[in-house]
Amino acid sequence: MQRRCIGCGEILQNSDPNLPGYTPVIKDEITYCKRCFRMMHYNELPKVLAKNEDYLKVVNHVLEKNGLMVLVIDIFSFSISFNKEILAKLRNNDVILVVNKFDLLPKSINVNDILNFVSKECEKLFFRVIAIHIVSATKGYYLDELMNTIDLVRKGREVYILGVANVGKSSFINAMLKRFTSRTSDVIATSMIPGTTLKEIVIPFFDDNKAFIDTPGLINDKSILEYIDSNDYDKVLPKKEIRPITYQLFGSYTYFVGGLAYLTFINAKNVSIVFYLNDKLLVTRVKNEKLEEAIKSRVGNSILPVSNVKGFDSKKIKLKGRNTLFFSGFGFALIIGDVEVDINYAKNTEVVLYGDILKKQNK
Ligand SMILES: Nc1nc2c(ncn2[C@@H]2O[C@H](COP(=O)(O)OP(=O)(O)OP(=O)(O)O)[C@@H](O)[C@H]2O)c(=O)[nH]1
Ligand SMILES: [Mg+2]
Repeated sequence: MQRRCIGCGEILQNSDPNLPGYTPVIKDEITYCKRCFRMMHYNELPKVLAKNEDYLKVVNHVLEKNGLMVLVIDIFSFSISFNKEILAKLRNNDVILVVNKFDLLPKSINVNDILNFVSKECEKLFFRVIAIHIVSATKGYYLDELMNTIDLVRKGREVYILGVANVGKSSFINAMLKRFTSRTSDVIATSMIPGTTLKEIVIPFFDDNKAFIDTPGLINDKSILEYIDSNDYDKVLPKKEIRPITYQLFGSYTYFVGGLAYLTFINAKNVSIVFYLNDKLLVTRVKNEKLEEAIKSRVGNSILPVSNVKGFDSKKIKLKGRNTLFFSGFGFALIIGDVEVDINYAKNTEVVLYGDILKKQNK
């Protein structure tokens, strides 16, 4: 019988070290392929990565199953993880929406405000969910509340975990195992590289022998991670609580977000900008008269972390009041004030504007 690696879901094989699922020997005690073993014990980054064909195959198969769907999104990368393609696929299913990585937001941010924001975004897209839960898989926050909902609505079904790559689907199952079983260490392999889980992974969990089923994530080609070197990922993806950085702005200035984006403000009067980023991604500012010179000398230069970006797309917008601008997987900025801004962002990524995500939403 074929056996699968519990780390990534691939069939174990000992014939080709260059193909997924390789392990030098196959015996009963071997439950991980070499790739996952090295990721889990030596913190190595995965070289074999899932492709979108894997994602589509699995998701189409999963959708036939009438299971309970847990759609995981990542609050730090909200705009790319709240993915319309996936929402469309799940429209006719029972879905619990799990907003992960809450630990990255500053403690001052209220859970209910984020819940209201996300629920409003679901309403805008007419996307019906059974419940929305905010959690942190790595810190184990709010897992009990989520478990109560799953117990209430599961009705003897399997629970499928779906979402964009890197949102923390596998980390979430590991967290549930640590919280509700005797496991003390990770079971499924996780990493900061999108495409870590290769195939479906069935983890028996419930008293009726039903399982949590992990799936590969959709690789989002708008994510900044697709355009920078994996050695730079730790400069973009925060590991701990974000410290917001506030700037007060009068006049015409440009703010560089590392080498990944720059925001040019024209004649600003009393505007505040609060950046929520990894603190390794430096924000620097120049007067607009010096912009061209700054672009030449700064972008691609080693003083700015992350230098692999080849050019920018741009968008001019007029802002009023309080707005949140999400970058493609490297955080967001709250901009307060009426002002015109020219946003330049890494080519092929996107910026998405929402209202004030940190304040009560108007119902
Ligand atoms: N800060 C924080 N990081 C998290 C959390 N959950 C997951 N991560 C990190 O996010 C990265 C991706 O986690 P995975 O569990 O591999 O994500 P995935 O959705 O299974 O990704 P694929 O298998 O590639 O689809 C890893 O570096 C995790 O440590 C969380 O709650 N908080
Ligand atoms: Mg995974």
